[in-house]
Amino acid sequence: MQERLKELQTEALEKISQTSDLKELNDIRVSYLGKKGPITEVLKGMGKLSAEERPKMGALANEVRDAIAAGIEEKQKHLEEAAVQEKLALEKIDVTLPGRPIKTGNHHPLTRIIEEIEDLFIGMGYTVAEGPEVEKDYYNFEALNLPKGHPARDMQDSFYITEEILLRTHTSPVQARTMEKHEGKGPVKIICPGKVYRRDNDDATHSHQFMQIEGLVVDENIRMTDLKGTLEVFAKKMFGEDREIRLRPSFFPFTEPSVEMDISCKICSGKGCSVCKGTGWIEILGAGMVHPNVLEMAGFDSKKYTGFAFGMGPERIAMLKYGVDDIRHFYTNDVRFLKQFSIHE
Ligand code: 2U9
Repeated sequence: MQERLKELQTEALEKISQTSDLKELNDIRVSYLGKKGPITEVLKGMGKLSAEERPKMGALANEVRDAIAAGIEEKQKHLEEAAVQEKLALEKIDVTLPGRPIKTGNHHPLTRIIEEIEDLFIGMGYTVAEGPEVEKDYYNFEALNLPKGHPARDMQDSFYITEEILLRTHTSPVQARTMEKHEGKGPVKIICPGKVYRRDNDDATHSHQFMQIEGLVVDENIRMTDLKGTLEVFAKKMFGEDREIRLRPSFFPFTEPSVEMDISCKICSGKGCSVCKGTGWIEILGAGMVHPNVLEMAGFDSKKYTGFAFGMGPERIAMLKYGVDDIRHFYTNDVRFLKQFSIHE
């Protein structure tokens, strides 16, 4: 009996040291220490022992049980610790790995151009003025020296809502409204970006809805040279310091004299190419000295105050700056087009 108990202890401890599986370890516990286990089996022979031997054998059996139980408990702790370490190792985060780039949206190309132009003029002391897109005929035309029946009105086929209400065809009404609010007192120095609408058939260079940015400065002693200097700074900051500008005589009912400003072609530096259609120059905007009638209608004394104004199309500037060949790309929301303007690589 004694040899059998010792044999069982050795056998059990051997199995315990070899297993690396908590379930298997529990099976060992049940098979050796359970009621139907081999130790209980051996002790069934206790009846054959003398009264003197019986307590010794009982004590030995308990020692063997305790040794096996202790072996199992130690192994269990070891296996559980190993399991925790393995879990920690698997869940370990390498904080030195680069972060996953978070896909973000990006500004629309027109928004970028408009904000670039706004920042430029805000830096020159202008403030941004906005106004209604559904506009009164008065502010969209009459206040700009375009009385009813004036032929220039036909040039701008408009979306009329009623006889007196239409979708604005330029952002000039915002400037007329702002001047009115000044009640004849200068200076006025504003930039007016916004959506405008013309009844045009959409094609590569025309859209029934497009954007405009207009600027207006009204004060005492504002001269044509102030206008030219301002436009030169704008052209160089927007298109590069090596750009030249030229002003060509033009006509707008709301300015006199009126000019159109060209910049020297960035591609061929003035020699002539497909972008500048061989002229070496690219038209960017229109401008002029505010017509006295417009000043007077807005409540300014045209003998005391003068002003200049300019107007440009951000789509045209974006098309030049980014090499876009069809204005409709700006309005069809094709992600393949828009994501090219992401600031992320
Ligand atoms: C007031 C007085 C004067 C705004 C001006 C232009 C010249 C002009 C067009 C260029 C291309 C619009 O985007 S475009 O189609 N604009 O050429 N605009 S001067 O003059 C004003 C505006 C408001 C009270």
